[in-house]
Amino acid sequence: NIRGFLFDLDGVITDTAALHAKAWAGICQRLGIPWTDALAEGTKGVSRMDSLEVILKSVNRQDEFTMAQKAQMATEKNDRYQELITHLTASDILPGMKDFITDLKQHNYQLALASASRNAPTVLKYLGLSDVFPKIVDPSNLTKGKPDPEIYQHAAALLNLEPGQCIGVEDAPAGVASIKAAGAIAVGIGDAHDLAQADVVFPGTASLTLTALRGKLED
Ligand code: B16
Ligand code: MG
Repeated sequence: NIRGFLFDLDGVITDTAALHAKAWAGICQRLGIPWTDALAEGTKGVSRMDSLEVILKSVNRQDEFTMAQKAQMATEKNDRYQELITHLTASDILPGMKDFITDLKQHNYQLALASASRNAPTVLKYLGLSDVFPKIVDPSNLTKGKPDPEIYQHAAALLNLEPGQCIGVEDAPAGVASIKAAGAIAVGIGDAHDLAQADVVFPGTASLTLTALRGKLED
């Protein structure tokens, strides 16, 4: 008996990945590190400091900087990112997601956000979705990022539900793994091959409706 839905933010509700990438690319340029598609993929759903490690490791320069220097780079990236998100509006909600969320509320499902981003509350504010998501996991309270189940366990707990009573929606393999490890049903958005661990996969947000989801889960 499903009572709640747990949502990832980046890649599910809005495409902030492009803005994270833009902000990191600026740091990379200054360091002389090429920003590649592989880095864009490798930093998806990964925390800010872990993303920096992924970037530095890609050119084997992770030992070149002190912790203070790394913290400074992360701050600079975040300052740039925070500037970029101020331009987000409701028109940046991914196709169909506003209707899907409205439909879930009408059917009395509870909603929570399970994003690795510390900027998630601000992003929701610009998208006009703050009222829909009063329950947001605070990633600073987590010890391990996705694929660890912790974030989805916290999200279910915010709703006073067991993970088994919830459906998680994710676009990244690490996120799907986190949902499954927590014991919730995983809905993947994207490539069925990349998201093979998910219980059901939709190719994009536009095709994700409650009716379509119920149909696929019954199959
Ligand atoms: P911040 P998600 C993740 O969001 C992003 O995919 C990832 O690229 C970013 O590094 C991470 O949030 C942390 O974001 O620097 O704003 O705290 O997919 O978990 O919604
Ligand atoms: Mg995501």
